Amino acid sequence: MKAYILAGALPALTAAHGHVQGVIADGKWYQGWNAAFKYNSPIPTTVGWQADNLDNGFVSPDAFGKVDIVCHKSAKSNGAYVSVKPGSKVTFLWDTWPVSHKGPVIDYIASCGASCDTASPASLLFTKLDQGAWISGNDPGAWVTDDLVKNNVSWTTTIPSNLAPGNYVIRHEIIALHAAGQTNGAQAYPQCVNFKVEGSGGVALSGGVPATSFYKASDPGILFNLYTKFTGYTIPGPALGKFVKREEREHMRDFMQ
Ligand SMILES: *[C@@H]1O[C@H](CO)[C@@H](O)[C@H](O)[C@H]1NC(C)=O
Ligand SMILES: [Cu+2]
Repeated sequence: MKAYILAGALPALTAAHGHVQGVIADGKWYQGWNAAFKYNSPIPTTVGWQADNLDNGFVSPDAFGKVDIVCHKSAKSNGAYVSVKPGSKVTFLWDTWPVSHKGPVIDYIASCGASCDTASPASLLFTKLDQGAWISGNDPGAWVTDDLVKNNVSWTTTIPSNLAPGNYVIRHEIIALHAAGQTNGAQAYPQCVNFKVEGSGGVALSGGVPATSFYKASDPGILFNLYTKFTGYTIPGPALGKFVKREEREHMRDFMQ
């Protein structure tokens, strides 16, 4: 009976798609956002931003210029953060991911300023932290999403070793391309997660851009047919950030003078 009521309360929760159920950093597990938490009172705090995303759904290219692309639909920070140090390894654990949904996996990072809980998604300025996409073959070929599925449905990134301490949000994203051969067919699945970077010194982020400027529906990596004999793939979005080590920057400056 209980199971029936739960299923009835969540009619659109699709099992086939996934969500970031948790984050592991420095060996510690943190609770991610889960659409079912919308029905809890009070809603538990999570390191993952909450969103109106009851179907574990996606953001379409026709909304890539709108605020929903930042941290998903009607997203807001949800009260908790992951504690890390510069150089910490961070693993995003999805609960499941369909192998058919091949495409790029991209992480971006933005400073929240005083607090991520009061940051508005539209004002976050993101720098691309890491990315992966096509590996080999075609029609449809091997993609990093295949590795993500094999690797405990997870993706690991590293906090830049020279990052200044502070409050940050990492926007972790899969873009599924199985329907991207048609206009408006790509599917972006962003999940924002809050971090507090400890330490001292380091370099502040600069040159970030709002997520609403990342992608256009006509970008070669967004309007892309997986089911052809392609020989390459252009990962969409801005160039990777240059997380140059502080010593290297100082050395470069000495060299330039
Ligand atoms: C694999 O995923 C499960 C579920 O998310 C998680 O509890 C576990 O810690 C993960 N294992 C590793 C080695 O990360
Ligand atoms: Cu799907």
